Amino acid sequence: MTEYSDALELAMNQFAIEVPSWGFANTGTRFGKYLQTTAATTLEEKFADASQVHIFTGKCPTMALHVEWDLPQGTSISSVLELSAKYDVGPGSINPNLFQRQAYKHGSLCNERPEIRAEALEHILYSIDLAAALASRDISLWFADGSNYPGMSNIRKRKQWMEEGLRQAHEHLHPGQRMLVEYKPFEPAFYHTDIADWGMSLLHARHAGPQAKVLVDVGHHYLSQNIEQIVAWLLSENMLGGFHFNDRRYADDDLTLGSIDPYQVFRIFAEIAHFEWETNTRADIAYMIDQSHNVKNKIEAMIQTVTTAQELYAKAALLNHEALEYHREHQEIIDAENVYKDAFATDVRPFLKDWRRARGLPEDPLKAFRASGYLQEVARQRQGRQGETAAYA
Ligand SMILES: [Mn+2]
Repeated sequence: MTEYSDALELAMNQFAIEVPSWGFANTGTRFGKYLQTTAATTLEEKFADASQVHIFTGKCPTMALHVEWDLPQGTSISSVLELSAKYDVGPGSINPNLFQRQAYKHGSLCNERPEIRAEALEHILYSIDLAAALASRDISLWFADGSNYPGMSNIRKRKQWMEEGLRQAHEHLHPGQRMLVEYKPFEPAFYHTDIADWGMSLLHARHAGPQAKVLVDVGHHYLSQNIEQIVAWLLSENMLGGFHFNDRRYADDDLTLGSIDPYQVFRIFAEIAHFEWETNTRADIAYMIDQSHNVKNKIEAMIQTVTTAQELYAKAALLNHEALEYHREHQEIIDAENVYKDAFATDVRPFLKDWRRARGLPEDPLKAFRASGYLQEVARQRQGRQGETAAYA
């Protein structure tokens, strides 16, 4: 381990990533679902599966919860806390559901009908209280609001309604809580989305209040968008609240992180690493996974995602920031670029093996998980179950 820097070791010790409850459940495409015998169908099964990811990687201490699917009205908070304690996985970000009810066909907070807007706000306030009861810091807001055809919506009015709703939600936040505002350019609406990009999220968050920040889902951009520039701007404005990690080839594909473009993820981590080096602070960012594993085994895909994230984060931690600054100041373009390329090309897997071993973790989390027999066991237990949850944001 001696050839590696203390910065790398420190970075890996600090880097934790949150898994989503919906990543363990049956999900599908807009055409249908392929059910997996081992998919989790109850909250307990989701906690159990998430705990496997944490046991083998050591760095996934929390699970994001979706209110409609995991914590419907009437859920006993103490039962959720008991599951959390039993499986040693904390409740993570709380995700209100503002898209599944029939009432939301034409939007939630941006709906033309005031009673639907009120219903949506009510659900957000309920979710905020739920988060407080579970000691969860972040309420993660994604809106499917938008329209499908030109002329059907007053975009300015809808903006105003969103602004008012978010402000009222912010007023309800408990001390220390954060409201993360996610954006997405299209889908499910195909003409306009009410919060379509990071700038709209930023404006809404600013108007809502100091506890509101922007959530960057890396799959929620147009192709070729420079995502690391968005990250740099949000860091500069102290408005980067967190990430939803996934990868894509075409649209919001929710593929596993780094499966298509690992250099994209590296460049995001590089912006953060350089910001932290420059400011000598640690950016307060919630790193979360938002993926849908339709054809891979869900727990294995999650472990693969976490180890990939760790590798890319470690590569970014290897950046020679002094050299980068020097080459930038002297306008040595190739040398500056090569600082990135050198870090990205470094094989960090031997370091990560050592780092895991030193913490009593398996050197190869996926291999160790496969050898544990957990999947075979749950396949027996969950055989013939038909319960399932639906969409994802
Ligand atoms: Mn998302």
